[in-house]
Amino acid sequence: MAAQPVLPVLMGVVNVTPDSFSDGGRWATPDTAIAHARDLLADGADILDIGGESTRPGATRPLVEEELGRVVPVIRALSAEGATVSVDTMRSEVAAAALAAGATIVNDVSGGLADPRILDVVADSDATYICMHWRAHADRMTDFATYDGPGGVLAAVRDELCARIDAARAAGVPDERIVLDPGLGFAKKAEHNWTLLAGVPVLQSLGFRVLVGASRKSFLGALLTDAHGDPRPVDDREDATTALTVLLAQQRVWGLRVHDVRASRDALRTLVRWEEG
Ligand code: PMM
Repeated sequence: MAAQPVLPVLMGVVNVTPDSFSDGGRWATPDTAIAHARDLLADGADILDIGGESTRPGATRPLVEEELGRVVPVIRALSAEGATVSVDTMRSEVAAAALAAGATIVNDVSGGLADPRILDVVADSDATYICMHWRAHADRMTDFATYDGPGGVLAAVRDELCARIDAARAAGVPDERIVLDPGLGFAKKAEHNWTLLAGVPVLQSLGFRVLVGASRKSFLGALLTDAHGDPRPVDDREDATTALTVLLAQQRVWGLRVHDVRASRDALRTLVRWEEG
């Protein structure tokens, strides 16, 4: 029989926010967020990613106290139940409070650019650090979606991630704890996202684990236009998301950040059976 494939971990998204693009407001209180997270675990999530700041294009930032109030109770409750929890934050204060509440992964969509002290918080812990490619906060990021240098978007994302790796190393974060993420949709146009997906092996060749967050993003809406050319609404992009789960699993990425864990888990189970022959 063929060897068991190395499956990506599935990170289930729990946005404790009123305004995220994909699910804004649905899990905005601790109780609804915790209940949703338990459903994601039952659906087969390996990690729960708890976030209290929307990063949709144009979003304004919450106060740090608001962000803490959104995520810490949820992280504390889920960690106490034995779940593996990551905190989706760019702020060192929130990362520190989340780790104290039981999180073991810091998912920093700014790769340490928004608040460099977050790297010190990670270095002083045992946490895994997800280092995403990022250029600017949500209110300005579309102004930065330009990649005119040699090698285009793939070379730029690779080189800018390498600079963030250097910063994480300088703060004392060991390579084994770093995961890279191309940051689909963050200062990226649709064509950039497709180039980055095709270029995942280039990022993997840097020697780090790679996580991808494609779930429900607008480049899928732009792909699935209707007869009038209108993009597919956000909550109807699940089949395309699941297709990417299979394709990226075949690329042996380390992790996938998804909203509908059940669909991706079913797809991975099917892939396992397929690869067994
Ligand atoms: N995308 C979003 C939020 N957090 N974290 C990582 N590591 N990678 C991503 O691609 C990513 C992220 C935005 O999507 P959402 O509003 O559905 O959470």
